[in-house]
Amino acid sequence: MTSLMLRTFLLSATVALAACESSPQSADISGPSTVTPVPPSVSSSIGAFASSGHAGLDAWRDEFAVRARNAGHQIETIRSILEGIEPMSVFLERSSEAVDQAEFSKPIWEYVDDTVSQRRLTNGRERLAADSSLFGALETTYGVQREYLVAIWGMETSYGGYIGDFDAPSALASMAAEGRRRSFAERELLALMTILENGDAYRHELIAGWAGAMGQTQFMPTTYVAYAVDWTGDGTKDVWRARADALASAGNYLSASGWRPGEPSLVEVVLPQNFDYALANGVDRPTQFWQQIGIVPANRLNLDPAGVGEAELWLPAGATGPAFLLYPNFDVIKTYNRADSYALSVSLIAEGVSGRGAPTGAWPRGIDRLSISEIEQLQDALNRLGYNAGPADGIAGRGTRGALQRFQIDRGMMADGFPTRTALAAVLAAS
Ligand SMILES: [Ca+2]
Repeated sequence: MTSLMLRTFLLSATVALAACESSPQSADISGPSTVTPVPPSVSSSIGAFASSGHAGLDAWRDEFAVRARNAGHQIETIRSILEGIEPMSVFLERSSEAVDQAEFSKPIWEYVDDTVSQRRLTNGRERLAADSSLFGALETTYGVQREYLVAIWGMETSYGGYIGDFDAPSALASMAAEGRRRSFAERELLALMTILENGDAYRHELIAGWAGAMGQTQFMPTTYVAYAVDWTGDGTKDVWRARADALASAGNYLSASGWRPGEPSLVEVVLPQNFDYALANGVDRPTQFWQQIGIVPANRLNLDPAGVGEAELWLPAGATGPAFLLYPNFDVIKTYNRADSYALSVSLIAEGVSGRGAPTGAWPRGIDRLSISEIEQLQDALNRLGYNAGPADGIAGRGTRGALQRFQIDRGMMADGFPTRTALAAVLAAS
């Protein structure tokens, strides 16, 4: 991993290999921890495991097996999950370049280009047409519009085309043994044991993406235990092979996460001339307010098609890119993957399969972007000036952009909070 990737790995609760592989999971960042040797008398009832070939993984496993037993799991289940695990280099060899933190290492328009492809939109429309009665039933049951369900399915696994081929226990065990996200990974491993004990899947069926997310809609094991659904009624929650189970599970999860039926996640808008960009600061305001100051919808009939009432104005690429009003469902999508870029792509796929098309606002593709170290300089300088950009991690997230925007407002500058070279120069000159 590069240093950015390592930092991002630490920072991001949801790691995504690419658009097709991300996962619903809760935020959890656990610090490094050491493995405490287990007295032979305690571990003897579980029995010894054959070596995985990785000493750290073996030592962690001996200790974790005892805790899994103490948590009430059956010895048979513990052995089934943990014997035969193999070390995964993506976690255990830090030189690996396999992790591509797409949301952060690329500009958002490249991420959107990659994930909201014409092919994905075409396939999504075909899937909706082919399964219209299923999507209708899911819409009725869970209140999640079909275009969002199909968009999640398309983003996560290209409509079931790529569900990953990693052994979920090996992936999560390697993550746990590596240490930084140990408590998260261990909780997921315990959930895998619950899945076996509930009879929802067999051990050999626990196939996942590299970070442990499973099936056509990429559920982490704890999410599976809490929200997976047997829609087909055959007694199994088969998110791997049964698209109806996977889609119903996603609908159930979004519904439980607060999805508001019938409401959009965003509406693209066009801003008036001489717009005050300081209004794009993450604050929800009445849609009437946005209307009154001259904002108009780009490709819908009005700013608030479902009568939501309030929305946040978001400029993902600053003043020079497209503008969106974000509604509460945008945040619900982020329970699947907390990156704004992910929620934007899901939203744009939903818009695209519904026939509303791509953003009309142009992305600033030719912009001279700041490097990671320059963003760190920007963050350091903003922090020195008292604007609280957060830790200087080289990632220009909402904290950094908010700090830059406050700096720009205080100096009467155009205040879009977008980290350009001009913005960096102004901040460095002031600090
Ligand atoms: Ca089923």
